[in-house]
Amino acid sequence: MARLHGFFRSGTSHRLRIALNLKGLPTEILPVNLRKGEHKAEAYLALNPQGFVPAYESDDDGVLTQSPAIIEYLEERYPDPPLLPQGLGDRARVRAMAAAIGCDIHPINNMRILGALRQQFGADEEAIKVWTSTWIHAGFKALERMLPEDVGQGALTFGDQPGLVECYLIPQVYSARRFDVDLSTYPKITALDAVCGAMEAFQAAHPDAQPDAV
Ligand SMILES: N[C@@H](CCC(=O)N[C@@H](CS)C(=O)NCC(=O)O)C(=O)O
Repeated sequence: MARLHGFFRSGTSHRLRIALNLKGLPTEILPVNLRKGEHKAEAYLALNPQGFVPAYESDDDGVLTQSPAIIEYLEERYPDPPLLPQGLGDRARVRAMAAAIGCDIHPINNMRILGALRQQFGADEEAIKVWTSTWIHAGFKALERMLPEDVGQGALTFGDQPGLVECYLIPQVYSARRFDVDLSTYPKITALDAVCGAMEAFQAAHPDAQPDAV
């Protein structure tokens, strides 16, 4: 069975768990405790030299790292059910929404960035909240316009199955709530979160449902 090395609260591990569940791929979850620095230990660096979670030990193709690359791998290796829509333009639009989160929100609110802000730049918890909410609002404001209109009425981003946008967005909404970001001006994002929250694939991937949840 494939194995996923991750941390319950990591957004990148969370997005990968959702993708695996949507594709119905049984996977052993192996917790890596970021708070204890287990991701910097030699044994873990042998899996992912960058020292980040997740790392995915695939059935056929060895250890894979970087959540976007792993999700693309899953999409190519296990195309059914798809995470991307059919049309080329729609596929590019979906990838753009995922990148708006994966490249432009998540990385600058990451544990190591917040750690550097605290330790090297003297940021207190209030400053950290201002930092995280600034970048979440910047990204969510744009995403709210990028999402199709009917998402606000309870539709998914494309078709009747969740896909790549939902894999990226739902963990980022979870993180926004942890940082006390006011989401009341994002009706499409919160509607999508509510629809996905009722689905088994998302419930099973939720941080609180993981073996290392505390
Ligand atoms: N681009 C990488 C980012 C991975 C990443 O930043 N993971 C975080 C958890 S969400 C991590 O391992 N952080 C450890 C740290 O910041 O020291 C991916 O998508 O896999």
